[in-house]
Amino acid sequence: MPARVSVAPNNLESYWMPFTANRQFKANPRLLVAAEGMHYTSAEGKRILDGTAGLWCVNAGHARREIADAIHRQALQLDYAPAFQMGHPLVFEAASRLAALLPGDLDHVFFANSGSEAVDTALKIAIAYHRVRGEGARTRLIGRERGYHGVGFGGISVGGISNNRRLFGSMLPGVDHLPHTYDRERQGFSRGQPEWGGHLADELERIVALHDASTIAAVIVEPLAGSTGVLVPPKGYLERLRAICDRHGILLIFDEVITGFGRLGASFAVDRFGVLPDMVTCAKGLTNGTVPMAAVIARRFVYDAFMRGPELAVEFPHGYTYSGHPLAVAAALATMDIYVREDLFARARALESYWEDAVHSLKGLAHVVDLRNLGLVAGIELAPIAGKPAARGFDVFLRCLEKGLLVRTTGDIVALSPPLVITRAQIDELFGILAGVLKDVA
Ligand code: PXG
Repeated sequence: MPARVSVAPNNLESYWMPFTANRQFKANPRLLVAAEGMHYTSAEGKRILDGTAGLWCVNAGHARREIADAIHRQALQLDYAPAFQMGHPLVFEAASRLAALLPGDLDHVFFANSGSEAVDTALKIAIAYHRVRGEGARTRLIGRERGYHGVGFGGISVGGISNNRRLFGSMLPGVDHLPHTYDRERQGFSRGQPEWGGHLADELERIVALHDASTIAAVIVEPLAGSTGVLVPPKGYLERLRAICDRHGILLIFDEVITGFGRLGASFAVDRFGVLPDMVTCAKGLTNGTVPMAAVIARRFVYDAFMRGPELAVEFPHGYTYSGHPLAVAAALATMDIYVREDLFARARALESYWEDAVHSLKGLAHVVDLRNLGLVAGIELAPIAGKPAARGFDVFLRCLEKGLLVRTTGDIVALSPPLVITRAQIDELFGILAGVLKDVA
């Protein structure tokens, strides 16, 4: 266990916290000061089991020495290299290694620094792809209700969580949304993929009929919707989306910021479901959460479409100062080494049925209205307190923390996504604490 670290924050006011109730937090701060393996340590010295892999990102567990050493070595060797018109060897290696984790011809990698940037990059690639091929009218982007694609203007436009959109004006024009895939009556307490709902993909045909395929650039979905409270794709749904996109020349983008790197018991959801999109976005687990980094992986024909015109011309005028940052790349390579060496994706798959049984052991407890799971992810939906949405969820979050367990709540849904190194005993501990809290909570 790491030594207790004492901190004495003397001004909580200056920091404007992201996606946080700032006044509530500052009146009663929750500070983490150390992490190792499956655990955080709080400022009070309490050991906290990490039920969320940080924010769905620390898939190999905390404080992995190989990753820390690689970052340290890289900072001394080459701290920064210009990302435009210059390169450094490791970024090419990282792209090849990442491409090798994906099937088919998903083999060209564009680096960004956050999931939000990866999403905006993919949307820009999609629109530009059609334009450079002479189909410049294909500008429309199709997202999905309850989807989360980060917080850039592109991401919130195709996203479908109204709370993340309503303050921000008109966003991108020319966006439409598929319906979300959740129906509690028909899917409640499904283990793994629900049987009902594959036909909801056919709504894309309705959208195509309305706008005409010649105006549509791309469809973007999370293969499993994470942030909205864990919505598992119904059987056949993703396959049908793929078929409809094929039929109409529409690019299909899977946002795998959460589902990438073993979360669903396969390298990517692409593998888990056997459906090949035209682009994949990823972030989080790419560096085990250590250094911000994200990527768009595009199929070869998408990349090739841009490789035209004068050789001196920049083919895709887009990129970030920190695209392929040496420290991030070093972290990504060390992280991918761990995933392979420890076979963590297969480990997650092997634990899945134990995890699933643990999730569904909560059935029958007070307030539990649905339980959902796939890979090492779970969604536990609680009935809201009448007139006070999210109050019960927040209460559960605080009580779990008090008992030494970090969970994530979105409204009244508890989301779980532990590091893939979790043991069976720790799964028992996690659900033991959660069940105890659900029995106590009003
Ligand atoms: N796409 C998806 C599918 C995501 O889940 C992003 C894009 C944006 O990534 P960045 O790196 O810009 O945050 C995400 C991020 C939660 C939670 O608890 C989920 C995310 C981030 C923070 C919290 O649901 N997902």
